[in-house]
Amino acid sequence: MAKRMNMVILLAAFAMALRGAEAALYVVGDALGWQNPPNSSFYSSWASSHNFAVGDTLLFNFTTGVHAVATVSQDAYNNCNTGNTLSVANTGPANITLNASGMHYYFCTFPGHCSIGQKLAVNVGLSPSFTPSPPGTTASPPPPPPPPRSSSASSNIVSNVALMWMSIVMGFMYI
Ligand SMILES: [Cu+2]
Repeated sequence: MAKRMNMVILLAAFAMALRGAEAALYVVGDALGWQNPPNSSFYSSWASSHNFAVGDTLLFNFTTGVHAVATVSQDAYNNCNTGNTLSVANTGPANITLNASGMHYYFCTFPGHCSIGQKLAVNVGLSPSFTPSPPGTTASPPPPPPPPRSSSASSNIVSNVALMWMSIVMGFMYI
């Protein structure tokens, strides 16, 4: 009986390994951080260069008292309506975990900052995120297709598990 319990625990560990990818932490704007951007499309192009997934965290790196980050509705985001925020983090740096799929909107509440582009919209997918490519290399080479790779790796694990089960059954047969 105790042996069987051990096997169940082992199998549970295998199942967890199969799930793979861990939650990622993204520094918004990379080296620039969260501040007045050099151009109004800076944060939208930053967002489009990453694949966000539920469970990932955004790190807004800013100086307290100079900037802030508010979670807002799409409408407030579009109009830079600082009078209509869902929640505000005034102390930097601030971590915000993406705990739901779909679109998420943020902007800086300091006067004029949102309208010059200190605003961020991220599309959060359900699937685990892939490791982001280093900055600058994202444009030219198409990303390698990860599903075949990981499926071959996981089928190896699956066949290992099958082998293990076979040996357990064989073991019981000879008791
Ligand atoms: Cu600001």
